[in-house]
Amino acid sequence: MKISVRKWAVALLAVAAFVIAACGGESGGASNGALTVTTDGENLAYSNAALTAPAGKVTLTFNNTSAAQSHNIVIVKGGSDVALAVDEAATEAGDATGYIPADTSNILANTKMLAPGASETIEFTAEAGTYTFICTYPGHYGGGMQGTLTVN
Ligand SMILES: [Cu+2]
Repeated sequence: MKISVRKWAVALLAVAAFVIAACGGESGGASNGALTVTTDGENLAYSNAALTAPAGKVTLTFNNTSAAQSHNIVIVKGGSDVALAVDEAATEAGDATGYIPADTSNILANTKMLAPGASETIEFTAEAGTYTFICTYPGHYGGGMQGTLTVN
């Protein structure tokens, strides 16, 4: 009886270790299209300005860790020229729209304008290409709050 209990305990531990290892592997994230971005303290910057994801469904979580500033992520279909146009249109659209332009044809996806400490997860489908992501709060893109999403 004593021996069989010990064998059972060893088997249980082995199964537990396997389950923990398997779960740990799946939470790797970026390789399966799950991205996480935070703000870089109180700087006008993202923690990770170079994102990559495989083509297809992408899940992106944005954590605004600033204590004082509102931020968003707007993923633009193009480079800095398109980003600048979207940013200008966002400023014109104003606070009432969360600084999202009415014409979203150049926007692949975006979060809401997030208050300090807020976060949001968005899902979108991305084709292969290079996209620029920016914060459209007035002055933030101009201040350097931008990055590049590469979809392969
Ligand atoms: Cu911002």
